[in-house]
Amino acid sequence: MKITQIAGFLGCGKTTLLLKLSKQLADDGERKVALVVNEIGEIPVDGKVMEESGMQVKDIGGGCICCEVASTFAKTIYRLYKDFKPDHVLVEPTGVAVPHQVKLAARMGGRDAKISIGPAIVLFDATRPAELLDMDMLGQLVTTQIKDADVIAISKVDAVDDTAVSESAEKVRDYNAKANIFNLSSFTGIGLDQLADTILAWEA
Ligand SMILES: Nc1nc2c(ncn2[C@@H]2O[C@H](COP(=O)(O)OP(=O)(O)O)[C@@H](O)[C@H]2O)c(=O)[nH]1
Ligand SMILES: [Mg+2]
Repeated sequence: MKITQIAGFLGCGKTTLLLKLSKQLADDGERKVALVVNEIGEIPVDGKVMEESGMQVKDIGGGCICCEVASTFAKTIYRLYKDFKPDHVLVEPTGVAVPHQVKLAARMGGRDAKISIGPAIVLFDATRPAELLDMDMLGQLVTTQIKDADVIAISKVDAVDDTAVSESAEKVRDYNAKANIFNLSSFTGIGLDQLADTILAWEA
């Protein structure tokens, strides 16, 4: 059971990607996928609709899975393993979560379960780079997330021109020299195959 998080600030496209990617990972019928969503006043995933398509959806509220409710998250991971045995768990942390802490909490849920930790995929919204990196506002949080990323997806590339996409990529590269950087549009499908392939191939 591989646990992969899709992180990034509120509104950068996590839920939209989660739904696309889960279908992509499950679609060939060979893999079971479960979703864990941590919502604090964010737009909810329609769990009922997803479950009708055969996916398990767990919604954790009451705090952030990387801190206040890390133990609830760990228990949820463990129960998913015991009861549902998915091949992949996709996790959407809150917009303020710190990726390496989410990984630590997921490992706690491993215990005797056979889990592996997939890449921390962090979305960076190409439509508002200046706002996200403004150090007086969100900057510290967003750069912490970028530094922690294994994979950075420059999201919503359908909504901006190529120059803006490259500028966002250059900006995030300043904070993380190692991560793979992909262009992503969950609307047009750009980057979805690359992300799915990266998750499947990932060895922590
Ligand atoms: N143009 C564009 N908009 C997107 C894309 N993905 C998400 N959005 C929009 O961005 C907003 C926030 O998306 P959501 O998935 O809820 O973001 P989250 O808060 O990170 O989970 C919504 O209005 C989405 O329709 C994309 O690939 N392109
Ligand atoms: Mg969301």
